[in-house]
Amino acid sequence: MTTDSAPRDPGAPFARAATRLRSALSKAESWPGMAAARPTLAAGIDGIDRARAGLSGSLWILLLGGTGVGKSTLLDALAGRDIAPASVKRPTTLRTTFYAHRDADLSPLGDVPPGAGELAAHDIEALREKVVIDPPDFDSAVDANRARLMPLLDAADLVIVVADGEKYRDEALHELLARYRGEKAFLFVMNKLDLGLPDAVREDFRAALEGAGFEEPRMLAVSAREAFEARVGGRDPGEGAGDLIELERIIAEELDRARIREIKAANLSGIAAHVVAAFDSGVGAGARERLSAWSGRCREIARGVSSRLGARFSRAVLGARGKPRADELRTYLHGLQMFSFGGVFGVYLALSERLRALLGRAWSRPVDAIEARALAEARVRSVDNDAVGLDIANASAAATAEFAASGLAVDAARSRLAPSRTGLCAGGAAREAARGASEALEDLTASGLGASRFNLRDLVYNLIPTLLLLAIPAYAGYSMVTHKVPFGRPADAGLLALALIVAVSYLQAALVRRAFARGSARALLDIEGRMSARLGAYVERGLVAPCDSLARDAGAALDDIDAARAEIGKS
Ligand SMILES: Nc1nc2c(ncn2[C@@H]2O[C@H](COP(=O)(O)OP(=O)(O)OP(=O)(O)O)[C@@H](O)[C@H]2O)c(=O)[nH]1
Ligand SMILES: [Mg+2]
Repeated sequence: MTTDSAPRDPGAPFARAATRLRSALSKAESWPGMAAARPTLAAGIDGIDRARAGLSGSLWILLLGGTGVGKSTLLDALAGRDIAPASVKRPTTLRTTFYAHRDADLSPLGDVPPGAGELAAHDIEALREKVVIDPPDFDSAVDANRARLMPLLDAADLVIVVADGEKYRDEALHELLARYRGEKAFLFVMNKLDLGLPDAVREDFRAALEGAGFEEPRMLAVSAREAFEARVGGRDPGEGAGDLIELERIIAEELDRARIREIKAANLSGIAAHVVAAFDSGVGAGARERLSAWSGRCREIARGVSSRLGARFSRAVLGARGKPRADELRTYLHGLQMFSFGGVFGVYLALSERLRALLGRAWSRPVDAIEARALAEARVRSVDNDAVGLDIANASAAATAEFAASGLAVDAARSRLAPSRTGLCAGGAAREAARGASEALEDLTASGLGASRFNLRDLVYNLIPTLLLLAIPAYAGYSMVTHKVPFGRPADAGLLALALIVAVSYLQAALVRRAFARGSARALLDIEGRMSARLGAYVERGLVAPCDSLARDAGAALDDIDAARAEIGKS
């Protein structure tokens, strides 16, 4: 059994983080800040990949400073020969010098090929894994210099900031320090010690650095010129060269393989954190909250437009709320109930209803089930298409405007929520309303508005009329036995019984009609409810679902950013 486990690749979490960030960038359309910063963010991710690939490579040491502070002179002093042109002319360095071991692999510099500068090769074993770079300045009148410098600065692991007694507080320098602090290791060298470096100046520099967030900055003071002159004269740099020997010791000994790895790993974490922070600022503060608030607003907007559409169609089909139309539909619903009764009372109701219709007392012409449905559908078609179209367009515009108000990209919402894209339209809404009304009528017809053929209600209403009806033959029989005729004078009693049947039924019918009026009103509400439900589902599909999918995609970008953050946290 082996206890060995595969060596952990320190770059792996960063590779995964880069993948997630690329995926986030591909979903940037809803986040205006991210879309705008796309090139910078993409370059940032490339930077993570580059730094990750360079984890086991050479240490890139960059001399950073304004023009004339003595960067090239310092490199010449370290090399002990004249490899980087240094002069009183400002600026002097236009081409970068790479001071590197002859076996060094310079390819990780990627888009900064050594062709952009000179390679000064050496075979000093202690410097095998270190490349010292003397780049152009960042503050001279030659703008191209800064452009040449920046990719080198991006690639650098250790930045040796070179300053002199006059140039150490410049804004341009401190901007760069603020930008790269946390992403690189830093060492600060004050040059031109031979010209005198008052303690006050050193302390002022230290204070400026501490103010910029560098805790206990490591500072050295040298005279590059003295050191260079000593070296080319075959002497060791003496006291006049200041901390030059210490600087050489740091570069040659202190920066051993372990320390290089440590610096590179810390820098990689810093770079990745910086890129994630750039993504965060691309989506802005409270992104998830804004997104979910927007989703909530979409639902409100959808509810609003559903109820507007429901009101429009139900007004057309059923009349204004509270005072439904006394019309064929209502007559139909009333009739459904009227003809649902059985027994003697049912016969009375049917007859009286026909009579009322004949006498013109019914509300309107009776219609059958097919006609009733056709009527409802025709009324749906009478609704103004333009008004419905406007309701829909307004709702989609409102959802789009809310998206923008939540700090999201209006174009993304516009293209994903446009009715032409989601399929919401006046014709579709009318189809749903008509389907709802006709389904409701179908169900109401099938159920006879809830009245089954035989029930307690039938029994109660038929009780007295049936007893009275039975009383007539009973009395006729009795009369036959006693008077030998079925009725004779007592026929009056039979007539009385019939009259009673009619009277009782008449009273009962009045009660029943009132109950049926309520039943019809409920049935109208059923129709309205069914239309609203269908319209609601239609708007749900056509507005809420696209809003949700937009929010999901925008949220997926946030998930990717969070996942990248977690990966970096694991490293
Ligand atoms: N007195 C003094 N002069 C120095 C020292 N180091 C450099 N110089 C002088 O300062 C001037 C500029 O030096 P460079 O090394 O060219 O400066 P640089 O930072 O490379 O300048 P650019 O290439 O223009 O960015 C030259 O005249 C150097 O001789 C030093 O330690 N003491
Ligand atoms: Mg120079």
